[in-house]
Amino acid sequence: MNKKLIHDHFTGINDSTLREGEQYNGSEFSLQDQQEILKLFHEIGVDTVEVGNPIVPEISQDLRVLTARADRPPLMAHIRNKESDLNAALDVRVDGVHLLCTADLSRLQTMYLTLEQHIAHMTQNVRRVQDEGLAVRVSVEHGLEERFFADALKILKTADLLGVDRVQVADTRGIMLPWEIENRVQILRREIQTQIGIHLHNDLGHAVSNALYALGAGANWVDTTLMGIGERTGITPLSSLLVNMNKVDPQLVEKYDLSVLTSAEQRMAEIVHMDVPHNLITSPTAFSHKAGIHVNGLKKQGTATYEAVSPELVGNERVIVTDSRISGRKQHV
Ligand code: HCA
Ligand code: CU
Repeated sequence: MNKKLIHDHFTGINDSTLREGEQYNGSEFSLQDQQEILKLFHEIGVDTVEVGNPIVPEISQDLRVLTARADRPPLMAHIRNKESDLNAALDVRVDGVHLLCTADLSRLQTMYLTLEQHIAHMTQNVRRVQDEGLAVRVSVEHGLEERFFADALKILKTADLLGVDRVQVADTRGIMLPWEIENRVQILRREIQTQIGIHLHNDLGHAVSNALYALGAGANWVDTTLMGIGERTGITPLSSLLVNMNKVDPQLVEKYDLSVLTSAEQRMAEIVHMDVPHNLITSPTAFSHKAGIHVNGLKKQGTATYEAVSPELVGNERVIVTDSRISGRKQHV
């Protein structure tokens, strides 16, 4: 994996704060919250924004207002592979549809479906979205796991032949390691012509590294959320991914305004009643310098001595802590 490969593949970011993010056990977005978040995404310049399933009446109602806004990224409704969900999505006139499939045969059995029937429904649903002239992505939950990979490929290869705009695989349980992701995405890249998206949960803490490995191996799109919020430990945080891509090569992220990231994630934290986690680059303590040695280093050798990136890059601020017992003599920078 190298910088050139990421350059060759990277196409865009699909932010799923309004969908996956609402699955965080603390989120419930008002219409005003959603409008505010959408404006922030417009400012950052994320490529698409994924929204919830319009089969839910409240979501459908809110989407009628959100879709009417001019200053927003394209809105993609995340729906199940079901005609009723698709009807609801087409009804609110979103810009595209993200169809979620499963390759878990025992799960399909609980819905009295075979894999072949599930694929036939997907085919019908994709054709309808295409007839409406909207973008369509087909994804498979758990699609990267060994036990589901072969059937996930069956679904995605059919979608590819139908000419979908993108296929996607999810690490739904967040259990994949970077080299496993690299290996699976390389296989997928060989089998699939269209663009590939990736959705990575963070249960083992690899959601950012896995995204970089996936991009190197051939993925074109990454799902993110503000602060990484989502089910359980959430998914790849938008700020972490952009800062990492900036480290790989600033050109990769020049279409985004990274300086909005801190205000966006801090606003999101308020909305879901939490603090931005300390280990995100947008947290209030991400640029706090406390130890005497560090504060001295900054003063004498410059801020890069103890900073990965400058706080200005992400719109954050440096804080020098001078009044602690470990600061040594009072420091002034
Ligand atoms: C979920 C579904 C999903 C879907 C991701 C995708 C996942 O479990 O809520 O559409 O690619 O993680 O599998 O978020
Ligand atoms: Cu998910």
